[in-house]
Amino acid sequence: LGQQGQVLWFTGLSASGKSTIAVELEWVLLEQGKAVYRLDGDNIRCGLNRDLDFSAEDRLENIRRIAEVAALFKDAGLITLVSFISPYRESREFARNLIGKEYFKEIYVKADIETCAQRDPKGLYKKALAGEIKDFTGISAPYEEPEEADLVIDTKDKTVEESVALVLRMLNNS
Ligand code: GGZ
Repeated sequence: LGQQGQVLWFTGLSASGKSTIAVELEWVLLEQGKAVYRLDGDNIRCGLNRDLDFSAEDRLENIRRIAEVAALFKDAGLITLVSFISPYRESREFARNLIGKEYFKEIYVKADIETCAQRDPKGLYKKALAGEIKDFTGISAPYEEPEEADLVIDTKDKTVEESVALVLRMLNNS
């Protein structure tokens, strides 16, 4: 029979490393012959959710739809990697309950705001600090830290490979 689907839900600030880890993990799992699919801003916020902005209301709706899509991919038997800030605990709880606790792993990609603002790969923190982007997570919009994450990865002083290894170890132990 086919593979059991599951959802690996990465949450964390912009520039914390969520997508970098998810992309690398996707390669490793594909090389293991697993069926994997990755949901991120590029394929969701530019398509299905292009009507949504970064207000609290729209972020809740963004994550609600993503949870519904992830549940479908999981039902189809895929290891589904989800990488969005998902700043609200309520949203992540919704996703966990919808997908089912046994199929859902919450991975907190933790890097403090100073580290993220220093990385600033797209110059968004600079703009947010200058007041040019409103409602920016960690600066002028909230990020509710996970309290019961299945895994916490502090990316401040870890390589991508080390972070991926932590996720693989969690998967092998569960
Ligand atoms: C946070 C923003 C914002 C605001 C644009 N706040 O580092 P990035 O660029 O590539 O990832 C961020 C992405 C966040 O979208 P999500 O769908 O993950 O957010 S949420 O889960 O809260 O709905 C960032 C960019 O979009 N971006 N404006 N105001 N991040």
